[in-house]
Amino acid sequence: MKRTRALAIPKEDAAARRLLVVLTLLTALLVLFTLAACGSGEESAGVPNETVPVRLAGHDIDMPATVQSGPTTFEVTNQGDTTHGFEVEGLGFEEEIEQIPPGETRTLVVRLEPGTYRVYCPVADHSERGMELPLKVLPREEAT
Ligand SMILES: [Cu+2]
Repeated sequence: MKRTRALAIPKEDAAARRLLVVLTLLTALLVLFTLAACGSGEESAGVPNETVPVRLAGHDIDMPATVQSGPTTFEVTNQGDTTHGFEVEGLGFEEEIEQIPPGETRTLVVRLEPGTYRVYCPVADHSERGMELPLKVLPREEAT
């Protein structure tokens, strides 16, 4: 009988133990949430900057018709023999490289929201002569 008594857990101890288990679980959950929050934070901060090559030649703009949203670097090379430029416009957004001398490359770093933009050469009447095209910005796929 003495033995059983020694093994029996007093009621208060059991309650304290239950509380400890609950606290431990809560702490574990908190840690998990914190880790998840940090993880997603790192993800958005670590979104790779997409480099989009653009070639200007004659009166053409040669570039992909779609890009992903987020940080984007347009690497614009003027392969023509006159000065050109590069402008992205739309959704209240407007950024440009005013002039790119023949044979030179300039970069334009932007952060684009999904939507349709207009890309054109801002030099003289070049856009009317064909240096203009629509650019579709698609929502960046969520990392899995
Ligand atoms: Cu031009």
